[in-house]
Amino acid sequence: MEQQATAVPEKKQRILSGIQPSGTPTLGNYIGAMRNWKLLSDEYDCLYMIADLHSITVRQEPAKLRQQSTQLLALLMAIGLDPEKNVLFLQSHVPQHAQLSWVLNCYTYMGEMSRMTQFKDKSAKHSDNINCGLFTYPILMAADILLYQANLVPVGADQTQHLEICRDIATRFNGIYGNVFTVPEGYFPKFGAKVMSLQEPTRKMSKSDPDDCFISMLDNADNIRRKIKRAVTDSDSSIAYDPENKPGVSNLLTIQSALTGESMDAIVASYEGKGYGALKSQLTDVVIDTLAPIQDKFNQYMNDKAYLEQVWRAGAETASRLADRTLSKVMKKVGFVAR
Ligand code: AQP
Repeated sequence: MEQQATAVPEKKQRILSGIQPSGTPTLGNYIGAMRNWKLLSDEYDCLYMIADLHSITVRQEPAKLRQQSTQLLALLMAIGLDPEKNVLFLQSHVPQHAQLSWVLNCYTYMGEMSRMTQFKDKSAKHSDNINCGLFTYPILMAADILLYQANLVPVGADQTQHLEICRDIATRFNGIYGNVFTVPEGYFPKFGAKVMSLQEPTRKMSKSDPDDCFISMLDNADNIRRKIKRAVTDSDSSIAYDPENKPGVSNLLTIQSALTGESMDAIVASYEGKGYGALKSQLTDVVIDTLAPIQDKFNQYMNDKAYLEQVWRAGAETASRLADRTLSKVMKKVGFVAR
């Protein structure tokens, strides 16, 4: 399989999105982000980034980080993202992200960063490692977006604050130097859903949580069955969608609705007179049927390391070319001497 540098069509609106290789993607990452990327790729000019620079704000094991990054690239292709149509790349392969991030650091205020709720959440979760990267993470994210002059950024509810700060930084910079950056808008996917932890259904499902809290996109059928069987429900036995009072059951119903495309009402009606066992067993089949073909393709890509390398090299080349245009402009505007 031969992979050339990806050609980026000029006219379509541009979208940038990313995912951290901080673990194996979960069903939450798939439902909330990745599967929408596939739908967007027909309509938009899309860049999808493996956000490895972001992932080291939390301590990572080097060998695992490398493996997870490669797996993530294979998974992106396995869900149907064609590297000829989309720019798939690793963030650390494009040094312009770190360069622009430094410049933007100098146009962002401490007070703005201090208000970021994700910093508060993550520093509470990783209290032994409250590093500066965790604090300035939104500035790197702004650099990611602004480098590519992205028009749209798909965002979940948890990321709206970061998009806002990105818009503020871009507007501030443009106010000083003229129109350097496209000010991006949020893109709210039609089929978005927030998937919650199987063990603590009031918290979102996260790939870095303990294993029984999430279903990974690479879990085998036995693991999927076991995890869904053990998923927290409640002592009541009626199947109803009520996230406040029945968060566990509602989460299972949400997953089923997101994966089958059936309405919540139809799904709830199909369980009338049935118990949680029926819901869990039906959902297990749905999840296995969804993930099995993706896993088959994933294994094919993982068995072709040369092709994976070609894809990430071509992606880095295209991304670098686009990033350079913006970075050169920024350097000139700020007053750095051209080399
Ligand atoms: N549970 C979720 N439900 C819906 N969407 C989700 N996303 C993450 N979890 C859920 C969406 O996935 C995209 C990529 O996320 P990320 O890996 O860049 O960062 P994250 O949101 O911090 O994801 P995790 O799984 O929770 O990672 P860790 O454990 O490393 O912090 C984003 O668009 C996100 O909204």
